[in-house]
Amino acid sequence: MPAGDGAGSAGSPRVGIVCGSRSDFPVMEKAVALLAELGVASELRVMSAHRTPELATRYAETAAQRGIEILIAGAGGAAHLAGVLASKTLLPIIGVPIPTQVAGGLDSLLSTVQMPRGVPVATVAIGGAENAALLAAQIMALHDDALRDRLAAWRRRMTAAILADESNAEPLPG
Ligand code: RP5
Repeated sequence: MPAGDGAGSAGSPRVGIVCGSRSDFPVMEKAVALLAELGVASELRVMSAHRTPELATRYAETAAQRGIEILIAGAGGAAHLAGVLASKTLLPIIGVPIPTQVAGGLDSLLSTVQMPRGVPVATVAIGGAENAALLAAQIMALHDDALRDRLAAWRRRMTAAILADESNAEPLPG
């Protein structure tokens, strides 16, 4: 990924990142890292729609008053975490379907994305924690000009890194 621009991510968390299990950390820590690169403070918590439903609902109910602006929820299998959080808050929720052994994450994808009308979850690709972080940052950038500038710089660095790849050294005709 492109290197950051040195923006700090200290301070109160603006994004709550929630996993159904510690086994989801290898995927979801990518969202933490990318938000830090963009200078956005986040917190990473473990809670489950099925194993700790009271904790999950209480977290969603109190997130806004704690200054959280957006929630990112990653879960695998019968992945109801993002939907349960969405039922308890008006904060935007981004769902990350975690890859699984049995169905490659298609189980997680369908159980995250197929929300009933009235309770949306914006679902990214299977394992798409970095896109979840970028989408969260883009939403926050609607009212944060400095963050919008950092996002624009991040995208420029991504493009430049691809153009600088030696496999693109051969000029195209015209
Ligand atoms: C889900 O069950 C979690 O999000 C995880 O992806 C999956 C398996 O959890 P563990 O059995 O590894 O704790 O709730």
